[in-house]
Amino acid sequence: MQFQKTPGWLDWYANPSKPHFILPEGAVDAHCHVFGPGAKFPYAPERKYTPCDAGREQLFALRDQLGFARNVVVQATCHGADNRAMVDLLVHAEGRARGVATVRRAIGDDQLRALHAAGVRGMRFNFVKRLVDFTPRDELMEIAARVAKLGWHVVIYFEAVDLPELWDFFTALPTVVVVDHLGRPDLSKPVDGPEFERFVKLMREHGNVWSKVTCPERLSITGPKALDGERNAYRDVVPFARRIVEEFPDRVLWGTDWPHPNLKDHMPDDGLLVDFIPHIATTTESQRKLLVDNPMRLYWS
Ligand code: 0GY
Repeated sequence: MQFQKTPGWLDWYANPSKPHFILPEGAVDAHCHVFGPGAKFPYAPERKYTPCDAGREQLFALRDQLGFARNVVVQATCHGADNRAMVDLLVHAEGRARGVATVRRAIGDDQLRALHAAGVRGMRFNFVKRLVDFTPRDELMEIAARVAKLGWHVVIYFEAVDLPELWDFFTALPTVVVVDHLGRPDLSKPVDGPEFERFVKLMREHGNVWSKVTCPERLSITGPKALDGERNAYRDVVPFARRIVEEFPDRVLWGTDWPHPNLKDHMPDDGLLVDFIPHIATTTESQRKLLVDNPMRLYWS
């Protein structure tokens, strides 16, 4: 099948620079996606965007170029609940990838077990309105209870402004809960203002809540321009991400978000994104936890 990508869609960065930051041995890129290729793994009819293809070989090449050992591949909404492209990657990754699936109520126990055998260890609930249609909460809770039995966690994606309304649902989830992209703070608001404090409170009061300190390129207002000639893009995101890494060093994950869906202004150089890491995890110990110990505990133990 032929797919026309969404007008204005930015292709991923073909020649990422070699990061200056040397990743610790065994580092995990714990948030990335695979798109198609659409001719082999068609995009879902209910999708809200059509990406450019970004296949498994290209993700493996990026992994090696940046110096990662492993990937966690998160099912993107453009594939709906058809997890085949992600599973195909997992079975070709020689044990070096795990997956987070999208699962609907109708899925059978045998299909859940097959996903687990392929390397899936979590499922994702998406509450970002431009990406998905509404699913009733009782349906989501029913699915969460089923995957909890497999030892999976639930990844949640939402925007900060929606957290009050979603709080009761999130805090009732019976699994580890991993929040995408710092709960998408609005960076025009202060790091110690009520909105980000609410997110910190969620993590402080609920020891099962983790956060991905990811997507500075998506959150930043100042953007990729280095402020003082160093490889220090996205500086305005640093206080937010660093606050979470420092207060919750054992419950944070990092990932590239390659191939960076739905960016409108610029496509990040993934090498530059890796160089963001030492600004938010400033000690060897916190870097090891963020990049190795935490993802290995959640996905490979
Ligand atoms: C991300 C962010 C986005 C998209 C998706 O599944 C998706 O389509 O997650 C976004 O558009 O903000 O994590 O990749």
